[in-house]
Amino acid sequence: MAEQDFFHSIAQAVIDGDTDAATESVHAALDAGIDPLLVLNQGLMSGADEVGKLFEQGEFFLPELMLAGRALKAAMEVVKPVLLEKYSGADSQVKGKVVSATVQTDIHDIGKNIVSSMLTAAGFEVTDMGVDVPIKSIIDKAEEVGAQVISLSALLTTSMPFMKDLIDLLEARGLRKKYIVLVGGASVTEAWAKGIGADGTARNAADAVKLARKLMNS
Ligand code: B12
Repeated sequence: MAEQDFFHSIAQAVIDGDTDAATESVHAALDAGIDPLLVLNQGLMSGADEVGKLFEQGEFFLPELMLAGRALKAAMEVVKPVLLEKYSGADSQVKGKVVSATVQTDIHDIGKNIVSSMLTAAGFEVTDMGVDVPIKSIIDKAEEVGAQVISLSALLTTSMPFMKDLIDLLEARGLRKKYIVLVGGASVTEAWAKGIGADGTARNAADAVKLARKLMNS
C-alpha cells in the first residue's frame, strides 16, 4: 500500500469517528515503517481538519465531533510512544520547567497533551494544568514551580484572545521577561503569535519541542 493510502484510511477513520479503525490504521501505518510525525500530520490532523470543515459546513454536528475526538484520542495513544522515541531527543541536556495548559473556556486537549508529552520526553519538567484554565492560575503556577516556559493551547477563535490577555497580565505584573511564552492550536498562526507578543508558535508537537529547546538555549 502506498503512504498516501495509509494516510487516507487514518483520516477516514477519524472522519467516521471509528475508534477501532483509527487505532488499527495507525498501527498498520507504523508497522509499515511510516514516519510517526507523518502519521500525525498527514493522517490524524488531516482527518481532524476535515471533520472541522464538515462541522463548519453544517454536515456534522456535535455527536460527530465528539466521536472524532474519541477516535483521535485513542489513535494518539498508539502513535505517541513511537513519536516520542523518534522526535523528543530524550538524550539532550535540556533542563527547564514548563507550565502547559489549554486556556480558559476551551476544553480541547488532544494537541496540548501531545505537546506536553513530547516536552516531557525531551527532558523538560512539565506541569500540565489541563483544560479551561484561567490565565491568572497559569501565571501563579509558573511562579510557584519556577517555570521558564509557559505553553498555551487554544483551538477556538473565542479562546485565543486569552493568550494575549495572559501576556498582558505578565507585563502588568512585571514578569514578561521572565518567561518564554509559546502558543499553539489549529487556528494559531505565526503572524497572530507575533501580533500578541508571544515568543513563538509551531504547527505540531515535534516543532514545539524544537522551538522550546532553541529558545531555552538562546
Ligand atoms: C475533536 C474536536 C472537538 C472535541 C475535543 C475533544 C478533546 N478532548 O480535545 C469536542 C467534541 C469536545 C469539541 C468541542 C467543541 N469544538 Co471542536 N474540534 C475538534 C476537532 C475536530 C479536532 C481537534 C483536535 O484534537 N485536533 C488534533 C490535534 C492533535 O491537533 P491540535 O489540537 O491542533 O494540536 C496540534 C497543533 O496545533 C500543535 N499545538 C497544539 N497546542 C500547542 C501549543 C503550543 C505551545 C504549540 C507550540 C503547538 C501546539 O501541536 C499539536 C500536535 O501536533 C477540531 C478541528 C481541527 N481542525 O482541529 C474542532 C474545532 C477546534 N472545534 C470547534 C468548535 C466550534 C467546537 C465547539 C464550540 C462545538 C460546539 N458547538 O459545542 C466545542 C467547544 C468546546 C469548548 N468549550 O472548548 C471549531 C473551532 C472554530 C473556531 N475557529 O473557533 C473547530 C476548528 C472545528 C471547526 N472547523 O468548526 N471539539
